[in-house]
Amino acid sequence: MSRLTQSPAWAALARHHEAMRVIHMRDLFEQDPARAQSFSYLFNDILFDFSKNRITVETLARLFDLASECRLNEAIGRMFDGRPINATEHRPALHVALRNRSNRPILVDSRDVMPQVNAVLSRMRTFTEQVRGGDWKGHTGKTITDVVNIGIGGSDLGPAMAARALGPYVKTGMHLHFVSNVDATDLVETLAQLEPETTLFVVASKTFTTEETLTNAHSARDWLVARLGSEQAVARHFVAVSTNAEKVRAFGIDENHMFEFWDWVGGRYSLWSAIGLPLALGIGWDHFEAMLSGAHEMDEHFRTEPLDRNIPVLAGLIALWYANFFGFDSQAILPYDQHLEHLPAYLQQLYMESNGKRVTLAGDDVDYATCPVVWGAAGTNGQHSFYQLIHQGTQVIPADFLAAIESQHPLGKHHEILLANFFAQPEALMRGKTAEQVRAELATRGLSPEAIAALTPHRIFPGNRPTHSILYQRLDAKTLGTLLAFYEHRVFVQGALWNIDSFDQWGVELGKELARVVEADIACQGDISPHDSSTAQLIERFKARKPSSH
Ligand code: G6Q
Repeated sequence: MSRLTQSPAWAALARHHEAMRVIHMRDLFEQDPARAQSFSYLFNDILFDFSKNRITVETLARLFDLASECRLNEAIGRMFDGRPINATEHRPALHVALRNRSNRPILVDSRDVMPQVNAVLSRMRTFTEQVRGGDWKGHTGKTITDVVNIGIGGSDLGPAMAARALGPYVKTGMHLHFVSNVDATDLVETLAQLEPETTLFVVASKTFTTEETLTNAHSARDWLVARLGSEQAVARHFVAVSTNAEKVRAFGIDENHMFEFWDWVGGRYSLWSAIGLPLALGIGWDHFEAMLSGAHEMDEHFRTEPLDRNIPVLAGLIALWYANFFGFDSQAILPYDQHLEHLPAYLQQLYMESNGKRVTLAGDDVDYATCPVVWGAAGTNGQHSFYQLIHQGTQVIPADFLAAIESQHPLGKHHEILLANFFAQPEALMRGKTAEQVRAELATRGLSPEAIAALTPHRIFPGNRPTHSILYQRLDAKTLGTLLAFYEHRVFVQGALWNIDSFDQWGVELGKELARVVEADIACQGDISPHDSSTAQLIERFKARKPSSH
Protein backbone atom coordinates (compact mmCIF):
# COMPACT_ATOMS: atom_id res chain seq x y z
CA MET A 1 0.00 0.00 0.00
CA SER A 2 1.17 3.52 -0.78
CA ARG A 3 1.98 6.17 1.80
CA LEU A 4 -1.13 8.05 0.70
CA THR A 5 -3.66 5.24 1.17
CA GLN A 6 -1.98 4.20 4.42
CA SER A 7 -2.20 7.64 5.96
CA PRO A 8 -4.57 8.15 8.92
CA ALA A 9 -6.29 11.02 7.08
CA TRP A 10 -7.04 8.72 4.13
CA ALA A 11 -8.59 6.14 6.47
CA ALA A 12 -10.65 8.87 8.13
CA LEU A 13 -11.87 10.05 4.73
CA ALA A 14 -12.82 6.49 3.80
CA ARG A 15 -14.91 6.24 6.98
CA HIS A 16 -16.43 9.66 6.38
CA HIS A 17 -17.29 8.61 2.83
CA GLU A 18 -19.35 5.73 4.18
CA ALA A 19 -21.57 8.30 5.88
CA MET A 20 -21.56 10.82 3.00
CA ARG A 21 -22.31 8.26 0.30
CA VAL A 22 -25.98 8.18 1.24
CA ILE A 23 -26.47 11.87 2.02
CA HIS A 24 -28.32 13.92 -0.56
CA MET A 25 -27.28 17.50 -1.24
CA ARG A 26 -30.97 18.43 -1.28
CA ASP A 27 -31.06 17.65 2.43
CA LEU A 28 -27.81 19.49 3.12
CA PHE A 29 -29.31 22.63 1.55
CA GLU A 30 -32.54 22.22 3.48
CA GLN A 31 -30.75 21.76 6.79
CA ASP A 32 -28.47 24.77 6.35
CA PRO A 33 -29.95 27.91 4.78
CA ALA A 34 -26.47 29.52 4.81
CA ARG A 35 -24.85 26.64 2.92
CA ALA A 36 -24.20 28.67 -0.24
CA GLN A 37 -22.27 31.33 1.70
CA SER A 38 -20.35 28.75 3.73
CA PHE A 39 -18.92 27.12 0.63
CA SER A 40 -18.49 30.13 -1.68
CA TYR A 41 -15.40 32.25 -2.19
CA LEU A 42 -15.10 35.65 -3.82
CA PHE A 43 -11.86 36.42 -5.62
CA ASN A 44 -11.81 39.93 -7.12
CA ASP A 45 -15.07 39.84 -9.05
CA ILE A 46 -15.17 36.09 -9.57
CA LEU A 47 -17.57 34.08 -7.41
CA PHE A 48 -16.53 30.46 -6.91
CA ASP A 49 -19.61 28.67 -5.56
CA PHE A 50 -18.61 25.18 -4.40
CA SER A 51 -21.75 24.63 -2.33
CA LYS A 52 -23.40 22.18 -4.75
CA ASN A 53 -20.89 19.49 -3.85
CA ARG A 54 -21.20 16.39 -1.71
CA ILE A 55 -19.23 17.97 1.10
CA THR A 56 -19.76 19.20 4.63
CA VAL A 57 -17.55 21.17 7.00
CA GLU A 58 -16.32 17.81 8.22
CA THR A 59 -15.41 16.65 4.70
CA LEU A 60 -13.24 19.70 4.21
CA ALA A 61 -11.63 19.28 7.64
CA ARG A 62 -10.69 15.70 6.76
CA LEU A 63 -9.39 16.76 3.35
CA PHE A 64 -7.27 19.47 4.99
CA ASP A 65 -5.86 16.80 7.30
CA LEU A 66 -4.87 14.80 4.24
CA ALA A 67 -3.29 17.90 2.68
CA SER A 68 -1.29 18.48 5.87
CA GLU A 69 -0.19 14.86 6.09
CA CYS A 70 0.94 15.07 2.44
CA ARG A 71 2.70 18.37 3.20
CA LEU A 72 0.87 20.21 0.47
CA ASN A 73 2.15 23.56 1.77
CA GLU A 74 5.72 22.45 1.28
CA ALA A 75 4.96 21.19 -2.23
CA ILE A 76 3.49 24.59 -3.14
CA GLY A 77 6.58 26.28 -1.70
CA ARG A 78 8.86 24.04 -3.75
CA MET A 79 7.16 25.05 -6.98
CA PHE A 80 7.38 28.79 -6.25
CA ASP A 81 10.99 28.43 -5.09
CA GLY A 82 12.08 26.94 -8.41
CA ARG A 83 12.95 23.51 -7.02
CA PRO A 84 13.20 20.69 -9.62
CA ILE A 85 9.67 19.37 -9.03
CA ASN A 86 9.60 17.88 -12.52
CA ALA A 87 11.64 15.01 -11.16
CA THR A 88 11.92 12.81 -14.26
CA GLU A 89 13.30 15.70 -16.29
CA HIS A 90 15.21 17.27 -13.36
CA ARG A 91 13.59 20.65 -13.95
CA PRO A 92 11.60 23.23 -12.05
CA ALA A 93 8.10 24.08 -13.30
CA LEU A 94 8.12 27.85 -13.18
CA HIS A 95 5.19 29.18 -15.17
CA VAL A 96 4.56 31.36 -12.10
CA ALA A 97 7.83 33.19 -12.83
CA LEU A 98 6.54 34.19 -16.28
CA ARG A 99 3.78 36.27 -14.69
CA ASN A 100 5.60 37.27 -11.52
CA ARG A 101 4.62 40.93 -11.69
CA SER A 102 6.14 41.56 -8.26
CA ASN A 103 9.59 40.64 -9.58
CA ARG A 104 10.25 38.70 -6.38
CA PRO A 105 13.52 36.91 -7.22
CA ILE A 106 12.98 33.30 -8.27
CA LEU A 107 16.16 31.27 -8.37
CA VAL A 108 17.04 28.40 -10.69
CA ASP A 109 20.52 27.00 -10.00
CA SER A 110 21.13 30.02 -7.71
CA ARG A 111 20.36 32.48 -10.54
CA ASP A 112 17.36 34.81 -10.52
CA VAL A 113 15.31 34.09 -13.66
CA MET A 114 13.34 37.33 -13.50
CA PRO A 115 15.82 39.47 -15.53
CA GLN A 116 15.61 37.05 -18.49
CA VAL A 117 11.82 36.76 -18.17
CA ASN A 118 11.50 40.54 -18.22
CA ALA A 119 13.95 40.90 -21.11
CA VAL A 120 11.88 38.59 -23.32
CA LEU A 121 8.65 40.30 -22.28
CA SER A 122 10.20 43.60 -23.25
CA ARG A 123 11.23 42.26 -26.70
CA MET A 124 7.74 40.85 -27.17
CA ARG A 125 6.28 44.22 -26.31
CA THR A 126 8.48 46.08 -28.78
CA PHE A 127 7.71 43.60 -31.55
CA THR A 128 3.98 43.64 -30.78
CA GLU A 129 3.90 47.41 -30.95
CA GLN A 130 5.90 47.45 -34.20
CA VAL A 131 3.60 44.99 -35.93
CA ARG A 132 0.35 46.46 -34.62
CA GLY A 133 1.55 50.02 -35.27
CA GLY A 134 2.46 49.18 -38.87
CA ASP A 135 6.20 49.88 -38.40
CA TRP A 136 7.06 46.26 -39.09
CA LYS A 137 6.49 45.82 -42.81
CA GLY A 138 6.30 42.70 -44.92
CA HIS A 139 8.83 42.04 -47.70
CA THR A 140 6.93 44.21 -50.19
CA GLY A 141 6.40 47.05 -47.72
CA LYS A 142 2.86 46.21 -46.64
CA THR A 143 1.51 46.20 -43.08
CA ILE A 144 0.78 42.84 -41.43
CA THR A 145 -2.92 41.99 -41.16
CA ASP A 146 -2.80 38.24 -40.49
CA VAL A 147 -0.78 36.25 -37.96
CA VAL A 148 -0.55 32.48 -38.35
CA ASN A 149 0.67 30.51 -35.35
CA ILE A 150 2.20 27.20 -36.38
CA GLY A 151 2.55 24.95 -33.34
CA ILE A 152 0.90 21.96 -31.71
CA GLY A 153 -0.15 20.82 -28.22
CA GLY A 154 1.14 23.25 -25.64
CA SER A 155 2.43 25.50 -28.43
CA ASP A 156 -1.07 25.88 -29.85
CA LEU A 157 -3.91 25.16 -27.43
CA GLY A 158 -3.20 28.02 -25.00
CA PRO A 159 -2.88 30.89 -27.47
CA ALA A 160 -5.69 29.46 -29.66
CA MET A 161 -8.05 29.20 -26.68
CA ALA A 162 -7.11 32.66 -25.37
CA ALA A 163 -7.39 34.28 -28.81
CA ARG A 164 -10.98 33.03 -29.00
CA ALA A 165 -11.67 33.96 -25.37
CA LEU A 166 -10.42 37.51 -25.86
CA GLY A 167 -11.75 37.93 -29.40
CA PRO A 168 -13.52 41.20 -28.54
CA TYR A 169 -10.13 42.74 -27.64
CA VAL A 170 -8.34 41.75 -30.87
CA LYS A 171 -7.42 44.81 -32.91
CA THR A 172 -9.79 45.51 -35.78
CA GLY A 173 -8.12 44.49 -39.02
CA MET A 174 -5.79 42.00 -37.32
CA HIS A 175 -6.68 38.33 -37.82
CA LEU A 176 -5.23 35.42 -35.87
CA HIS A 177 -5.02 31.91 -37.29
CA PHE A 178 -3.79 28.69 -35.70
CA VAL A 179 -2.42 25.75 -37.69
CA SER A 180 -1.54 22.67 -35.70
CA ASN A 181 -2.46 19.44 -37.47
CA VAL A 182 0.00 17.88 -39.91
CA ASP A 183 -3.08 16.97 -41.94
CA ALA A 184 -2.46 19.36 -44.86
CA THR A 185 -6.11 20.39 -44.73
CA ASP A 186 -5.31 22.58 -41.72
CA LEU A 187 -2.56 24.55 -43.45
CA VAL A 188 -3.93 24.56 -47.01
CA GLU A 189 -7.37 25.80 -45.98
CA THR A 190 -5.83 28.49 -43.77
CA LEU A 191 -3.41 29.71 -46.47
CA ALA A 192 -6.28 29.85 -48.97
CA GLN A 193 -7.68 32.82 -47.00
CA LEU A 194 -4.40 34.73 -46.87
CA GLU A 195 -2.27 37.18 -48.82
CA PRO A 196 1.45 36.38 -48.39
CA GLU A 197 2.43 40.07 -48.46
CA THR A 198 0.46 40.81 -45.28
CA THR A 199 0.92 37.53 -43.41
CA LEU A 200 3.29 36.87 -40.51
CA PHE A 201 4.03 33.29 -39.43
CA VAL A 202 4.95 32.57 -35.83
CA VAL A 203 6.60 29.14 -35.66
CA ALA A 204 6.06 28.07 -32.06
CA SER A 205 7.91 25.03 -30.80
CA LYS A 206 9.73 24.60 -27.53
CA THR A 207 12.03 21.94 -28.98
CA PHE A 208 11.86 23.03 -32.63
CA THR A 209 12.01 19.33 -33.51
CA THR A 210 8.28 18.49 -33.49
CA GLU A 211 7.59 16.92 -36.84
CA GLU A 212 4.06 18.24 -37.33
CA THR A 213 5.12 21.82 -36.66
CA LEU A 214 8.26 21.70 -38.77
CA THR A 215 6.41 20.07 -41.68
CA ASN A 216 3.75 22.79 -41.56
CA ALA A 217 6.39 25.51 -41.17
CA HIS A 218 8.39 24.28 -44.18
CA SER A 219 5.26 24.11 -46.34
CA ALA A 220 4.22 27.60 -45.22
CA ARG A 221 7.68 28.84 -46.07
CA ASP A 222 7.55 27.25 -49.54
CA TRP A 223 4.17 28.91 -50.11
CA LEU A 224 5.51 32.31 -49.09
CA VAL A 225 8.71 32.08 -51.14
CA ALA A 226 6.83 30.84 -54.21
CA ARG A 227 4.26 33.64 -53.96
CA LEU A 228 6.68 36.46 -53.21
CA GLY A 229 9.40 35.12 -55.51
CA SER A 230 12.28 35.54 -53.08
CA GLU A 231 13.99 33.68 -50.24
CA GLN A 232 14.68 37.09 -48.70
CA ALA A 233 10.98 37.38 -47.88
CA VAL A 234 11.32 34.82 -45.09
CA ALA A 235 13.06 37.36 -42.83
CA ARG A 236 10.04 39.70 -42.76
CA HIS A 237 7.37 37.01 -42.58
CA PHE A 238 8.68 34.38 -40.16
CA VAL A 239 9.50 34.66 -36.48
CA ALA A 240 10.09 31.81 -34.04
CA VAL A 241 9.26 31.06 -30.42
CA SER A 242 11.51 28.38 -29.00
CA THR A 243 14.12 27.25 -26.51
CA ASN A 244 16.33 25.91 -29.32
CA ALA A 245 18.26 28.72 -31.06
CA GLU A 246 20.35 26.33 -33.12
CA LYS A 247 17.38 24.62 -34.75
CA VAL A 248 15.68 27.98 -35.33
CA ARG A 249 18.79 29.18 -37.20
CA ALA A 250 18.90 25.94 -39.18
CA PHE A 251 15.30 26.58 -40.30
CA GLY A 252 16.44 29.96 -41.62
CA ILE A 253 15.00 32.30 -39.02
CA ASP A 254 17.38 34.97 -37.78
CA GLU A 255 18.04 34.80 -34.03
CA ASN A 256 16.95 38.44 -33.75
CA HIS A 257 13.52 37.22 -34.75
CA MET A 258 13.42 34.46 -32.19
CA PHE A 259 11.61 34.87 -28.87
CA GLU A 260 13.12 32.68 -26.24
CA PHE A 261 11.69 30.66 -23.40
CA TRP A 262 13.24 28.03 -21.17
CA ASP A 263 13.16 24.33 -20.39
CA TRP A 264 11.54 25.10 -17.02
CA VAL A 265 8.37 26.17 -18.86
CA GLY A 266 6.18 23.14 -19.59
CA GLY A 267 4.43 23.19 -22.97
CA ARG A 268 0.93 23.16 -21.47
CA TYR A 269 1.94 25.93 -19.04
CA SER A 270 3.55 28.13 -21.70
CA LEU A 271 0.79 30.57 -22.69
CA TRP A 272 2.39 33.12 -20.34
CA SER A 273 5.76 32.92 -22.12
CA ALA A 274 6.66 33.99 -25.67
CA ILE A 275 4.24 31.24 -26.76
CA GLY A 276 1.65 33.96 -26.05
CA LEU A 277 3.14 36.15 -28.81
CA PRO A 278 0.34 35.62 -31.38
CA LEU A 279 -2.18 36.49 -28.68
CA ALA A 280 -0.25 39.65 -27.77
CA LEU A 281 -0.13 40.60 -31.47
CA GLY A 282 -3.91 40.35 -31.52
CA ILE A 283 -4.97 41.91 -28.22
CA GLY A 284 -2.06 44.29 -27.69
CA TRP A 285 0.42 44.59 -24.88
CA ASP A 286 -1.80 46.14 -22.22
CA HIS A 287 -4.29 43.31 -22.40
CA PHE A 288 -1.53 40.70 -22.50
CA GLU A 289 -0.02 42.20 -19.36
CA ALA A 290 -3.46 42.30 -17.74
CA MET A 291 -3.73 38.55 -18.34
CA LEU A 292 -0.35 38.03 -16.65
CA SER A 293 -1.49 40.21 -13.72
CA GLY A 294 -4.72 38.25 -13.33
CA ALA A 295 -2.74 35.02 -13.16
CA HIS A 296 -0.20 36.54 -10.76
CA GLU A 297 -2.94 37.56 -8.34
CA MET A 298 -4.20 33.97 -8.27
CA ASP A 299 -0.59 32.76 -7.85
CA GLU A 300 -0.15 34.97 -4.79
CA HIS A 301 -3.42 33.76 -3.36
CA PHE A 302 -2.35 30.14 -3.91
CA ARG A 303 1.12 30.75 -2.47
CA THR A 304 0.11 32.63 0.65
CA GLU A 305 -3.49 31.93 1.63
CA PRO A 306 -4.09 29.32 4.36
CA LEU A 307 -5.38 26.01 3.00
CA ASP A 308 -8.93 26.51 4.28
CA ARG A 309 -9.39 29.77 2.33
CA ASN A 310 -7.27 28.76 -0.64
CA ILE A 311 -9.55 28.41 -3.68
CA PRO A 312 -7.42 26.15 -5.92
CA VAL A 313 -6.60 23.99 -2.87
CA LEU A 314 -10.30 23.59 -2.06
CA ALA A 315 -11.16 22.71 -5.65
CA GLY A 316 -8.25 20.27 -5.92
CA LEU A 317 -9.21 18.54 -2.67
CA ILE A 318 -12.86 18.23 -3.70
CA ALA A 319 -11.71 16.69 -7.02
CA LEU A 320 -9.60 14.16 -5.10
CA TRP A 321 -12.57 13.37 -2.84
CA TYR A 322 -14.62 12.44 -5.93
CA ALA A 323 -11.87 10.58 -7.81
CA ASN A 324 -10.63 8.49 -4.90
CA PHE A 325 -13.57 7.99 -2.58
CA PHE A 326 -16.65 8.16 -4.82
CA GLY A 327 -14.79 6.70 -7.83
CA PHE A 328 -16.06 9.39 -10.24
CA ASP A 329 -13.74 9.12 -13.21
CA SER A 330 -14.84 11.93 -15.46
CA GLN A 331 -14.95 15.73 -15.16
CA ALA A 332 -16.99 18.00 -17.41
CA ILE A 333 -16.09 21.61 -18.22
CA LEU A 334 -19.20 23.50 -19.31
CA PRO A 335 -18.67 27.19 -20.09
CA TYR A 336 -21.87 29.15 -20.67
CA ASP A 337 -19.72 31.60 -22.57
CA GLN A 338 -19.14 31.12 -26.29
CA HIS A 339 -15.77 32.85 -25.98
CA LEU A 340 -14.63 29.94 -23.80
CA GLU A 341 -15.59 27.29 -26.33
CA HIS A 342 -11.97 26.11 -26.55
CA LEU A 343 -11.51 25.97 -22.77
CA PRO A 344 -12.52 22.29 -22.48
CA ALA A 345 -9.83 21.26 -25.01
CA TYR A 346 -7.25 23.42 -23.26
CA LEU A 347 -8.10 22.01 -19.83
CA GLN A 348 -8.19 18.51 -21.23
CA GLN A 349 -4.50 18.84 -21.99
CA LEU A 350 -3.72 20.62 -18.74
CA TYR A 351 -5.36 17.92 -16.63
CA MET A 352 -4.78 14.77 -18.61
CA GLU A 353 -1.20 15.42 -19.66
CA SER A 354 -0.28 16.61 -16.19
CA ASN A 355 -2.02 14.01 -14.07
CA GLY A 356 -2.59 11.11 -16.45
CA LYS A 357 0.11 9.13 -14.60
CA ARG A 358 0.19 5.66 -13.07
CA VAL A 359 3.36 5.69 -10.98
CA THR A 360 4.47 7.84 -8.06
CA LEU A 361 7.50 10.10 -8.10
CA ALA A 362 9.47 7.15 -6.73
CA GLY A 363 8.31 4.99 -9.64
CA ASP A 364 5.92 2.76 -7.68
CA ASP A 365 2.52 1.84 -9.08
CA VAL A 366 -0.20 3.99 -7.55
CA ASP A 367 -2.96 2.14 -5.70
CA TYR A 368 -5.54 4.89 -6.22
CA ALA A 369 -7.15 6.57 -9.21
CA THR A 370 -5.44 9.64 -10.63
CA CYS A 371 -6.70 11.97 -13.35
CA PRO A 372 -10.33 11.75 -14.48
CA VAL A 373 -11.23 12.06 -18.16
CA VAL A 374 -11.78 15.76 -18.81
CA TRP A 375 -14.14 16.89 -21.55
CA GLY A 376 -16.89 19.37 -22.27
CA ALA A 377 -18.40 21.91 -24.63
CA ALA A 378 -19.91 25.36 -24.52
CA GLY A 379 -23.38 25.58 -22.98
CA THR A 380 -26.20 25.56 -23.91
CA ASN A 381 -25.39 23.31 -26.87
CA GLY A 382 -24.42 20.40 -24.61
CA GLN A 383 -27.86 20.50 -23.01
CA HIS A 384 -29.31 19.33 -26.29
CA SER A 385 -26.98 16.33 -26.51
CA PHE A 386 -24.80 14.83 -23.77
CA TYR A 387 -26.47 16.35 -20.68
CA GLN A 388 -28.89 13.42 -20.82
CA LEU A 389 -26.11 11.20 -19.46
CA ILE A 390 -25.06 13.76 -16.86
CA HIS A 391 -28.64 13.90 -15.52
CA GLN A 392 -29.67 10.26 -15.75
CA GLY A 393 -26.70 8.09 -16.75
CA THR A 394 -25.13 5.47 -14.52
CA GLN A 395 -21.98 7.55 -14.06
CA VAL A 396 -21.80 10.63 -11.88
CA ILE A 397 -19.87 13.40 -13.63
CA PRO A 398 -18.79 16.39 -11.57
CA ALA A 399 -19.09 19.47 -13.77
CA ASP A 400 -17.75 23.02 -13.74
CA PHE A 401 -20.20 25.65 -14.95
CA LEU A 402 -18.70 29.02 -15.95
CA ALA A 403 -20.47 32.21 -17.02
CA ALA A 404 -20.10 35.98 -17.23
CA ILE A 405 -22.54 38.42 -15.64
CA GLU A 406 -21.98 40.85 -18.52
CA SER A 407 -22.22 39.70 -22.11
CA GLN A 408 -19.67 40.98 -24.64
CA HIS A 409 -22.55 41.19 -27.12
CA PRO A 410 -25.70 42.40 -25.36
CA LEU A 411 -28.58 41.52 -27.65
CA GLY A 412 -32.23 41.31 -26.73
CA LYS A 413 -32.87 38.63 -24.13
CA HIS A 414 -30.01 36.35 -25.23
CA HIS A 415 -27.90 36.76 -22.12
CA GLU A 416 -30.81 36.34 -19.68
CA ILE A 417 -31.80 33.10 -21.44
CA LEU A 418 -28.19 31.85 -21.41
CA LEU A 419 -27.82 32.62 -17.71
CA ALA A 420 -31.21 31.14 -16.86
CA ASN A 421 -29.84 27.86 -18.20
CA PHE A 422 -26.55 28.35 -16.34
CA PHE A 423 -28.49 28.70 -13.05
CA ALA A 424 -31.11 26.04 -13.76
CA GLN A 425 -28.87 23.14 -14.76
CA PRO A 426 -26.71 22.91 -11.60
CA GLU A 427 -29.86 23.34 -9.52
CA ALA A 428 -31.56 20.43 -11.32
CA LEU A 429 -28.41 18.31 -11.11
CA MET A 430 -28.24 18.91 -7.38
CA ARG A 431 -31.93 18.60 -6.59
CA GLY A 432 -33.08 15.90 -9.01
CA LYS A 433 -36.71 14.87 -9.21
CA THR A 434 -38.23 12.23 -6.93
CA ALA A 435 -40.77 9.54 -7.84
CA GLU A 436 -43.42 11.42 -5.85
CA GLN A 437 -42.78 14.60 -7.80
CA VAL A 438 -42.94 12.74 -11.10
CA ARG A 439 -46.18 10.99 -10.17
CA ALA A 440 -47.80 14.24 -9.05
CA GLU A 441 -46.74 15.97 -12.27
CA LEU A 442 -48.10 13.19 -14.45
CA ALA A 443 -51.34 13.04 -12.48
CA THR A 444 -52.01 16.73 -13.09
CA ARG A 445 -51.67 15.95 -16.81
CA GLY A 446 -54.49 13.44 -16.47
CA LEU A 447 -52.52 10.25 -17.21
CA SER A 448 -53.97 6.91 -16.18
CA PRO A 449 -52.45 5.14 -13.15
CA GLU A 450 -50.95 2.52 -15.51
CA ALA A 451 -49.33 5.14 -17.70
CA ILE A 452 -48.02 6.95 -14.63
CA ALA A 453 -46.50 3.73 -13.26
CA ALA A 454 -44.88 2.93 -16.62
CA LEU A 455 -43.42 6.40 -17.13
CA THR A 456 -42.29 7.23 -13.60
CA PRO A 457 -38.94 5.36 -13.52
CA HIS A 458 -37.88 7.05 -16.77
CA ARG A 459 -38.68 10.51 -15.49
CA ILE A 460 -36.95 10.25 -12.12
CA PHE A 461 -33.76 12.29 -11.78
CA PRO A 462 -31.56 11.05 -8.94
CA GLY A 463 -29.91 14.45 -8.44
CA ASN A 464 -27.03 14.69 -5.96
CA ARG A 465 -24.78 15.35 -8.96
CA PRO A 466 -22.01 17.78 -8.05
CA THR A 467 -21.15 21.04 -9.79
CA HIS A 468 -18.98 24.10 -9.27
CA SER A 469 -20.50 27.38 -10.43
CA ILE A 470 -17.96 30.03 -11.41
CA LEU A 471 -19.58 33.39 -12.10
CA TYR A 472 -17.37 36.30 -13.20
CA GLN A 473 -18.24 39.85 -14.09
CA ARG A 474 -16.88 39.92 -17.66
CA LEU A 475 -14.43 37.84 -19.63
CA ASP A 476 -11.56 40.29 -19.96
CA ALA A 477 -7.85 39.46 -20.08
CA LYS A 478 -7.34 39.78 -16.33
CA THR A 479 -10.24 37.47 -15.51
CA LEU A 480 -9.06 34.93 -18.05
CA GLY A 481 -5.58 34.97 -16.49
CA THR A 482 -7.04 34.43 -13.02
CA LEU A 483 -9.27 31.56 -14.16
CA LEU A 484 -6.47 29.75 -16.00
CA ALA A 485 -4.10 30.07 -13.02
CA PHE A 486 -6.88 28.71 -10.79
CA TYR A 487 -7.09 25.61 -12.97
CA GLU A 488 -3.30 25.19 -13.15
CA HIS A 489 -3.04 25.23 -9.37
CA ARG A 490 -6.02 22.96 -8.88
CA VAL A 491 -4.29 20.41 -11.14
CA PHE A 492 -1.09 20.92 -9.14
CA VAL A 493 -2.87 20.20 -5.85
CA GLN A 494 -4.23 16.91 -7.18
CA GLY A 495 -0.85 15.87 -8.60
CA ALA A 496 0.96 16.81 -5.38
CA LEU A 497 -1.39 14.73 -3.23
CA TRP A 498 -1.22 11.83 -5.66
CA ASN A 499 2.57 12.12 -5.44
CA ILE A 500 3.00 11.96 -9.22
CA ASP A 501 5.06 14.04 -11.65
CA SER A 502 2.53 16.52 -13.05
CA PHE A 503 5.12 18.12 -15.29
CA ASP A 504 6.46 15.34 -17.51
CA GLN A 505 4.69 13.75 -20.50
CA TRP A 506 6.36 10.54 -21.61
CA GLY A 507 3.18 9.42 -23.36
CA VAL A 508 3.42 12.46 -25.64
CA GLU A 509 7.11 11.77 -26.30
CA LEU A 510 6.20 8.21 -27.29
CA GLY A 511 3.88 9.54 -30.01
CA LYS A 512 6.73 11.65 -31.36
CA GLU A 513 8.95 8.53 -31.73
CA LEU A 514 6.45 5.96 -32.98
CA ALA A 515 5.42 7.61 -36.23
CA ARG A 516 9.02 7.99 -37.39
CA VAL A 517 9.45 4.20 -37.57
CA VAL A 518 6.31 3.77 -39.65
CA GLU A 519 7.22 6.70 -41.90
CA ALA A 520 10.29 4.75 -43.00
CA ASP A 521 8.07 1.76 -43.78
CA ILE A 522 5.76 3.92 -45.84
CA ALA A 523 8.66 5.42 -47.79
CA CYS A 524 10.53 2.15 -48.50
CA GLN A 525 10.06 0.21 -51.74
CA GLY A 526 10.60 -3.31 -50.38
CA ASP A 527 9.54 -5.17 -47.25
CA ILE A 528 8.45 -3.19 -44.26
CA SER A 529 9.86 -3.71 -40.76
CA PRO A 530 8.14 -6.30 -38.53
CA HIS A 531 4.73 -5.28 -37.15
CA ASP A 532 1.74 -7.19 -35.84
CA SER A 533 -0.44 -8.48 -38.69
CA SER A 534 -3.07 -5.77 -38.21
CA THR A 535 -0.62 -2.87 -38.44
CA ALA A 536 1.21 -4.52 -41.35
CA GLN A 537 -2.08 -4.98 -43.21
CA LEU A 538 -3.04 -1.32 -42.75
CA ILE A 539 0.35 -0.05 -43.95
CA GLU A 540 0.41 -2.44 -46.95
CA ARG A 541 -3.10 -1.45 -47.97
CA PHE A 542 -2.23 2.25 -47.81
CA LYS A 543 0.90 1.72 -49.89
CA ALA A 544 -0.89 -0.40 -52.46
CA ARG A 545 -3.84 1.92 -52.90
CA LYS A 546 -2.52 5.46 -52.43
CA PRO A 547 -2.83 7.59 -55.57
CA SER A 548 0.49 7.92 -57.41
CA SER A 549 0.34 11.72 -57.07
CA HIS A 550 0.78 11.43 -53.26
C1 G6Q B 1 2.94 19.97 -23.44
C2 G6Q B 1 3.45 18.86 -24.23
C3 G6Q B 1 3.13 18.92 -25.71
C4 G6Q B 1 4.02 19.90 -26.48
C5 G6Q B 1 3.87 19.62 -27.96
C6 G6Q B 1 4.66 20.57 -28.82
O1 G6Q B 1 3.10 20.07 -22.25
O2 G6Q B 1 4.77 18.67 -24.00
O3 G6Q B 1 1.79 19.21 -25.95
O4 G6Q B 1 3.68 21.21 -26.17
O5 G6Q B 1 4.24 18.30 -28.23
O6 G6Q B 1 6.02 20.52 -28.50
P1 G6Q B 1 7.00 21.62 -29.02
O7 G6Q B 1 6.59 22.93 -28.46
O8 G6Q B 1 8.36 21.19 -28.59
O9 G6Q B 1 6.87 21.64 -30.53
